[in-house]
Amino acid sequence: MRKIPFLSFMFALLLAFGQASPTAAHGGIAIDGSASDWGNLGNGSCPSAPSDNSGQVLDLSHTDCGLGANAGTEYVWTDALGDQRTDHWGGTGNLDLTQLRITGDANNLYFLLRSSDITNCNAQYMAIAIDSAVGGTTFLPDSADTNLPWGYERVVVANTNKTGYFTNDSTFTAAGASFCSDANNLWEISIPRADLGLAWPANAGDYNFAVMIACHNGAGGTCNAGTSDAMDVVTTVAGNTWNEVSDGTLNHSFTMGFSPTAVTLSQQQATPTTHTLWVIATAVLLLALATQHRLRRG
Ligand SMILES: [Ca+2]
Ligand SMILES: [Ca+2]
Ligand SMILES: [Ca+2]
Ligand SMILES: [Ca+2]
Repeated sequence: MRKIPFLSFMFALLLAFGQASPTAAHGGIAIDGSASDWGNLGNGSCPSAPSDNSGQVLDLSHTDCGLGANAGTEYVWTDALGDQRTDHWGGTGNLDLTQLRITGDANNLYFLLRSSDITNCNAQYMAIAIDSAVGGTTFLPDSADTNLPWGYERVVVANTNKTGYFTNDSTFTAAGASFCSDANNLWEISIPRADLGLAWPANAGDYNFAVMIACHNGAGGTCNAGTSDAMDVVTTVAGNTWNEVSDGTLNHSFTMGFSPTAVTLSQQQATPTTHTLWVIATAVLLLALATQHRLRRG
């Protein structure tokens, strides 16, 4: 008798955390260094870029965003200006992430990363870690000296030396495409969804994402920069990026999922992750069953 309300509470808790706003993604992204194929922020009813260190989902309700041929969803993150570490490239804007956008279609995920000023496309080492299953590796590849709060199954990497992905056994595979435009101060990256090993469909919130810009060492890897090689990251921690990564861990992540036909993006979410919640729920369920068993025996 006591078990039912307790379990109901747990399911309600799971539903509450699992809620997101699934929507369809837009297609038609060309990896050409031009952002004209991404949402038209600030046009008519299309919202302006979100405030510093926050994210927003553009969807079909934003009719003036021009979300491409397949009309759907785009995730937009605004990163604070001038918060990059200056160990490499000094105070130039090369390693100062200012905007991240993510969208997809049935075949690819697409990423747009803007820096405040790109004077040299050899400067940036872009890394996007994706957590798609229990387990995985917590340290970012290429000796980036940066830990994550969860284990990744893939890390998408792009620089002038290589574009592709790492698996959690530190194996790199060339895949997809990237394009840096110093004139437009941005990188565009595409990676086949199949290479990322992501289930399709999956609920919004099923996958954790974390994003880092490091200095590119010119040979495909990262420049050393002490405790962490991250020069700028997607995080809500205020002030210089050092405030987030001085402990060697990029703690901030956000979540997404995928509908049967396209990417679905959830709003920015703080931890705990879906994985963590399932572990908690399973533990509580086992405890409840054990308690019931003891009561029956008593
Ligand atoms: Ca483009
Ligand atoms: Ca920044
Ligand atoms: Ca994992
Ligand atoms: Ca940290």
